[in-house]
Amino acid sequence: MDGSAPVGEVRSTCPYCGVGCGVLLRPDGAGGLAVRGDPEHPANHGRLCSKGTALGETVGLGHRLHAPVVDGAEASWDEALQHVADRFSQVVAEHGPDATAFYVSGQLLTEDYYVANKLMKGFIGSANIDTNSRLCMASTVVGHKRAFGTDTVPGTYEDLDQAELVVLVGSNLAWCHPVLFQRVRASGAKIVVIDPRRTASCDGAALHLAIEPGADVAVFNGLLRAIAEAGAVDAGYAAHVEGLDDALAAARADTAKTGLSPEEERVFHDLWIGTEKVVTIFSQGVNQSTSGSDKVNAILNCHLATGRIGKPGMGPFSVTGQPNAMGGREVGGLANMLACHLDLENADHRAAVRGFWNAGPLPEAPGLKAVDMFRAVGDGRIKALWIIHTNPAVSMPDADAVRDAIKGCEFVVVSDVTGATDTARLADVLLPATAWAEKEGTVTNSDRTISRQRAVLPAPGHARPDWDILAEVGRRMGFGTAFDYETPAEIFREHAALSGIAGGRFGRDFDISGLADLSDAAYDALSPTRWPVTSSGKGDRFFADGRFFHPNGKARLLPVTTRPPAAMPTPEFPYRLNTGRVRDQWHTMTRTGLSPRLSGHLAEPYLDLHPQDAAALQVTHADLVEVTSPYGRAILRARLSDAVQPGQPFAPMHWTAETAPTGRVDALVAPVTDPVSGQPESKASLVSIKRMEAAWYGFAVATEKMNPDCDYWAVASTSAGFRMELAGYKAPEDWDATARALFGISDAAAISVSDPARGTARIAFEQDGHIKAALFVGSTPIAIMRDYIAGLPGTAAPANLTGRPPADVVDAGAILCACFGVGINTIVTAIEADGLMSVEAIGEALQAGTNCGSCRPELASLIMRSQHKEAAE
Ligand SMILES: Nc1nc2c(c(=O)[nH]1)N[C@H]1C(S)=C(S)[C@@H](COP(=O)(O)OP(=O)(O)OC[C@H]3O[C@@H](n4cnc5c(=O)[nH]c(N)nc54)[C@H](O)[C@@H]3O)O[C@H]1N2
Ligand SMILES: Nc1nc2c(c(=O)[nH]1)N[C@H]1C(S)=C(S)[C@@H](COP(=O)(O)OP(=O)(O)OC[C@H]3O[C@@H](n4cnc5c(=O)[nH]c(N)nc54)[C@H](O)[C@@H]3O)O[C@H]1N2
Ligand code: SF4
Ligand SMILES: [Mo]
Repeated sequence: MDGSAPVGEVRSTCPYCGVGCGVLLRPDGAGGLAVRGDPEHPANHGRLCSKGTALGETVGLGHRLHAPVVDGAEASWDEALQHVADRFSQVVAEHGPDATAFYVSGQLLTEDYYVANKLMKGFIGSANIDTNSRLCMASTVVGHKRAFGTDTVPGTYEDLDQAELVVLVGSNLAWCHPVLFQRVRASGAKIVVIDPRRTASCDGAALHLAIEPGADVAVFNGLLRAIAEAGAVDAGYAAHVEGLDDALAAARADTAKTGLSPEEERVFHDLWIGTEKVVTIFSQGVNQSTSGSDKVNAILNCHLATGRIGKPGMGPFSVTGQPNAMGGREVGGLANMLACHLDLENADHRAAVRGFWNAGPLPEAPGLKAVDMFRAVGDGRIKALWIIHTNPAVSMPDADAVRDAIKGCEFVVVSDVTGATDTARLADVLLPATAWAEKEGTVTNSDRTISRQRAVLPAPGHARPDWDILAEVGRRMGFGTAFDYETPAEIFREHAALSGIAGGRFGRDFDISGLADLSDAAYDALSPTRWPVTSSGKGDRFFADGRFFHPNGKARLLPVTTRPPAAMPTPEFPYRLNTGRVRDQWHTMTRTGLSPRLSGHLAEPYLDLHPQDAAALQVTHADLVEVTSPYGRAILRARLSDAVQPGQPFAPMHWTAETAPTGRVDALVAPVTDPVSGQPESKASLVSIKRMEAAWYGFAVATEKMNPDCDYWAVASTSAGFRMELAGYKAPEDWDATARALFGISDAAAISVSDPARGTARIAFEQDGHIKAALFVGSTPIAIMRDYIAGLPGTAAPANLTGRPPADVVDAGAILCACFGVGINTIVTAIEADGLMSVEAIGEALQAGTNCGSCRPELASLIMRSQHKEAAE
């Protein structure tokens, strides 16, 4: 495959997860974009998940930032950039380089990321550049470096096709890397899920091991013991590894509980030991932990002991979250790294990079890691902060404190595509960046494949690419020629040339020097390329030859011992809060939240609560609950679910002050970190829970944005406009006035029914024969057909205040299949009425599940539920 694409289409890469799916983009000439999977991309072979499929719905310009903003007023680029350069220079002059910091992102393109690092580490002269990858991949980086000598992902996606057993550890692959999950399902490999919570990834799994939170080291130490006892240590491979005896001794001494029965452990051990082609995929259930680095090494130990690494169909596989998490690691995005997998703390590496950049002395000590960085922002040590392509006021642990720290910082610059984020609202200077589909560069996915992102849409207003903004600030700070870039291709070539030094002189794994002379045209046409790419050839899997990157060429097994999460439940905070992702939203929703069909899957922040806990708390399904931790507070919708274990509620991370001000889950999360990787423990914070004693609950729909003023609200996009859940501790006296304020409607006629004795009110507004908005209020959580009501605004239907569709209209229910917009009620009805027995049968009847396949696990569980129901009847 080359850069050329079918007529009218342009090849690019999906901007969401680390699977790195290829897309074919067809702009319609009017700002719209048709998106389909690229059949020739090696990551997805044409498949896309629900988020990739809906990309076209997120490129609208309504929310975009069009021009720089300085102190709240629109400014020219010249003014804004000079101001940023002057303030950073001034802080450096007065307080030294370490009083400045950059906080960047694994979603930046490699070229952007490289320039940010070069500017901070090479020229401003501080190592205070860290990235949201600290919240994401830092523990894996430590684990890899300790075991292999470098941060190397050994395997490739082809291994997933060839594996006979795939173990998912702390990974909800079905929702977070859906195209890889489909790939695993298609291969027919057995699946084992290790997760305290039952997830969509358990669909079709041979085994779900619902471990104690944090017990991963105990599980893999147990496996290592079983490997030794079964005589399954690979004696031939032993020449390539060291530390087996110590690791085994530590494993034998580790008596921590896993939370599993001996039988479950035995089945798992037999399966793992008895299946040579095993890939162990791990993600945030492993990384986001105070023992994250040790969890990674516990997994790597088992693969190294059995020699199951680097060979087809086997190996440990850290799946990366963000589209360029790998690229960030390549350019040295973390505060303790240099570009091209070189180490900041290695004097020879520093000297080489300094010479190559023609820079001043490089900082010798690592800079501040994310959590410490925001502490330093909070206590005034950092006086100038530049945040690029990330939303830390939402996504950092102890998020209220982080928000206050940013608010209180002397000088804050935020580069984003929109000004409507919790972080952007705190900036002194806002810089408008070009977004996906408007910019050019490269990203590296989970299996080291470098793919191009290509521009097909014009930049809105004055927006500029991130690399260009950074380079211009570098020039204005007086670092002239070092930042004289005119195209991303130049930056790519420079990075590739530096990797030749890293690979050639220092024997590092990351070497793409074979691409250092790429012409502009060849860069434009670059097809997906897996590194390493040296002049002597291209890479496939690492470590098949048993050669590792420690000085003696051997891999190291590490003795590790289970450590429980940082804090243990107390009477005051008896619940352990697990957090993570939902299928159809991307992080802080600044893009996926714009898509009605993605927002229809799960439209409100929620807390999954085990029925036993709910009973003890006197909480019923759809109640609102107040969740409190020592750090903050949230209000979430309770969903009773036995997918979570008692005492271990789960909440998704996506909601923000823009979408649900009390739904910011990171306000609850403790800022405790892994001692080596600095990665926060985002999945094991202690909380208390109580029912919110709301006096009223509401549901509103409108064609226009609403202006809520109440204790709880959460908004979501719909095809008709917006829908909103509301609640308050005290009911307003006048519902008509409240509704008019909510909708910003003063003149339109209201149609209303209310029953003050029961605390219910239903008010709709019509204009020119069309429904504009409607509010439904009750003294208990409102039971109405939300998905039907959400479609009413803008229609000429008579204002319907019953909350139910007319007899001849069916309420489709929450959207399960985002591709074809098929609702849950439609699916359940079809399953029951037509006796559908398989996901395929649902597909034939309703199309649901036949495009991206992301909803197939949920379809399967609906079939199962209906079969259980029948069996019980
Ligand atoms: N839809 C969607 N997909 C995404 C993203 C998104 O925002 N939305 N974000 C992307 C990014 S950046 C990332 S990093 C990835 C994350 O991808 P994943 O890591 O798969 O996602 P999470 O939901 O954060 O967490 C995974 C699981 O860890 C489990 N877990 C919690 N504690 C433990 C534990 O102690 N041990 C074990 N074994 N498991 C535990 C949780 O119950 C959860 O099911 O997803 C990427 N893909
Ligand atoms: N409780 C809890 N917290 C977590 C996690 C968890 O599992 N649980 N996961 C953590 C993980 S793994 C991650 S990766 C983080 C993610 O958290 P964040 O990185 O904070 O979340 P995003 O919403 O992806 O933020 C990206 C921002 O970049 C902006 N943007 C989009 N395109 C561009 C562009 O081209 N240029 C620029 N300059 N800006 C752009 C978006 O509008 C958005 O504001 O969250 C972490 N926080
Ligand atoms: S799996 Fe989905 S979100 Fe991830 S890259 Fe592919 S299409 Fe994008
Ligand atoms: Mo992530």
